[in-house]
Amino acid sequence: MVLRKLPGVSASGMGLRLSQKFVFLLFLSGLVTLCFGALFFLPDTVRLNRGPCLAHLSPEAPPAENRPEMLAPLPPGSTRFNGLSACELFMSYGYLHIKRVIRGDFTDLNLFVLCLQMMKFAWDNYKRYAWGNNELRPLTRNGHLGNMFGGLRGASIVDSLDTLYIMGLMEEYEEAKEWVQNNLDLNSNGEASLFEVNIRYVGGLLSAYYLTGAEIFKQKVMELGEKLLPAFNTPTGIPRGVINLGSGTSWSWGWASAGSSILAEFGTLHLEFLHLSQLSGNPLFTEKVMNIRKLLNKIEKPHGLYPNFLSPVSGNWVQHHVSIGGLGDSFYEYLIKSYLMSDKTDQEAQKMYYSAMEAIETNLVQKSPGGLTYLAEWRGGILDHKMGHLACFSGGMIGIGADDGPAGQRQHYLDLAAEITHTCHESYSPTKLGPEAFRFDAGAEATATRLSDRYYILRPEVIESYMYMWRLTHDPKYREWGWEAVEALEKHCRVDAGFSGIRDVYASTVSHDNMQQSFFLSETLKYLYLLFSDDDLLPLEDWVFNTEAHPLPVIRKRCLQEHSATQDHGQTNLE
Ligand code: DMJ
Repeated sequence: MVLRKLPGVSASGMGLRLSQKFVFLLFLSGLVTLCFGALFFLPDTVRLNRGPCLAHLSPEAPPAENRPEMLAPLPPGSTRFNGLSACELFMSYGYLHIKRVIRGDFTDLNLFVLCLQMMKFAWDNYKRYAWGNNELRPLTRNGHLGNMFGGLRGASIVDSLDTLYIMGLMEEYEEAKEWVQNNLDLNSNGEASLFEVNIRYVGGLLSAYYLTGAEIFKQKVMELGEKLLPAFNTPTGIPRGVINLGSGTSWSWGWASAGSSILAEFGTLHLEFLHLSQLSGNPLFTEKVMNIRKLLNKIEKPHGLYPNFLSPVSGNWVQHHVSIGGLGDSFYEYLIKSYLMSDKTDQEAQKMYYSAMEAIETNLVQKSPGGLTYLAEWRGGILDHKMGHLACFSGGMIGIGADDGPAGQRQHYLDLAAEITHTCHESYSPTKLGPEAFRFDAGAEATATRLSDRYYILRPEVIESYMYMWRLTHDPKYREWGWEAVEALEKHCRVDAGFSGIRDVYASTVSHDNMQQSFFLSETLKYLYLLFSDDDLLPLEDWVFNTEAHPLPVIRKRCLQEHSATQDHGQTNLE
């Protein structure tokens, strides 16, 4: 569907005009009177913006059937907003947001609503055609299971729980929760990617638990966490990439050189495993990831860089290929986020992150002839002037790390973050969607020169950086760029039964790949929604997003003190 121009959106796509705001607020004040009593039934949005002490934030939102009857749709002909009556908005998109609107602290309701509509459309089609499968195939209108999750099902459901909840899509959230309760069977026996199961299932269930307090998520995530532990049974404790969830046998990817483990895989467990220990009181999860940390900290690094392949047997690097994109990316992300999630107490992570950044700046950061800053890849000292879409998360990462580096570096990091985000935005021409990889050689400036690099699979990384940069700078260009992406997704990726990736971002006639990835629901749409939300919805001081955009609460120092005090008495108050 081509995006129609929304009423109240100015030429740049941003903001409501004063008169429209006035009329809309008048209308809303009527609604306030009408629904006044209803407000007492609403869940406290503060749960999403208060600094949680390992967040059991509040009881779950009231189920749909308990919502006040006065919220029935208005009769035909009444005032509608974006094609929806205010009561439909209220009913469909949740009290969470209408409450924010009534308080008058929304930023741009049109953009909110559009992101909600996109999520609802993606969800409804998944539910209709692929329920219980891992992803939706929107062209053929069926489900896809794939072989990444070892026989686990419902990846799109688990990946969507927190997005639905945050967006206030409560009926959909309830359906998802019910599926987890009744159908998420963890007794599967297939070959799973440790990394993918961790970031999507463990991350998704942890977030859902922290946001809602529903015990079922905690129960499931603890059960799943236990099943991942045998992957660490290697001579070094560095886990292998693939694990059979039934037998616990693990092995390395066939494509990984000489049986090695991948930096971005074994380096992207820390946040989730720390929370598994916090929730269970079992230190084993933390010990496993601290052991990885110890080895990485100790091992000699070429030019201070971390190569992508490491032997789980010898603990030595296997190849000197370094990348901030695929194979390396989220290792760096988890260093800075481990520090932030520890309430800035994990100084080892802090030190490792800033030393890695120094090496990256010395060896990988490049400026193109056209003035674009980019992160090249490094192969034993030789630069490959290519940047992957995956590497575009680094604008946001460098931005959130700007405050805590060496003295006097804050502005430098913010500038670098903005430059990289700008480069990634440049790669989004001309469809306003970006290729899988783009190059800066032979005259290329942030363009894919190979046909095989031209696809876009609904990835989030560029939008993720817009969201962080918006929160950090409030420069309106990030919202404008986000709006461009929304329009492009609607124009090129929306099909009749969901959203699909496309095969060539430069082609004038799009060819769809028939896959609605689960990360589109967990990451791309969530980051867009947060980009157009106020900063107090999941504030960055209180929440850290895992690499699949599942928010995890900062573990406050005082929580740890309380925790150890109660542990001394043989119990935990963190449950
Ligand atoms: C996501 O599953 C995660 O962000 C991961 O870290 C790498 N990329 C995909 C989405 O592009």
